[in-house]
Amino acid sequence: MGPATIILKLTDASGKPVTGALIAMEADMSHAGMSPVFSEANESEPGRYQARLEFQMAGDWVILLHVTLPGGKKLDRQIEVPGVRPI
Ligand SMILES: [Cu+2]
Repeated sequence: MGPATIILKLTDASGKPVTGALIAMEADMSHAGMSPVFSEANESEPGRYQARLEFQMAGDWVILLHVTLPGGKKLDRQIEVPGVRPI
């Protein structure tokens, strides 16, 4: 529980870093009555994106990534973060 730093590496099919993408994040829990947590990632070095986000409750989280590539193509990915522990 608490603040976390999420680091993402974005590469193309050949393993080359993808620079200049926009990555928006939405973190959710699966139960009702919980507001999503939003964040945006900044590119800290080519193809490496970093975001701060706060897990406000212990339990199972899912992070949705909304990625906009430099050419405008969009893709979504999902990262499971199970078992966030209480402080
Ligand atoms: Cu919750």
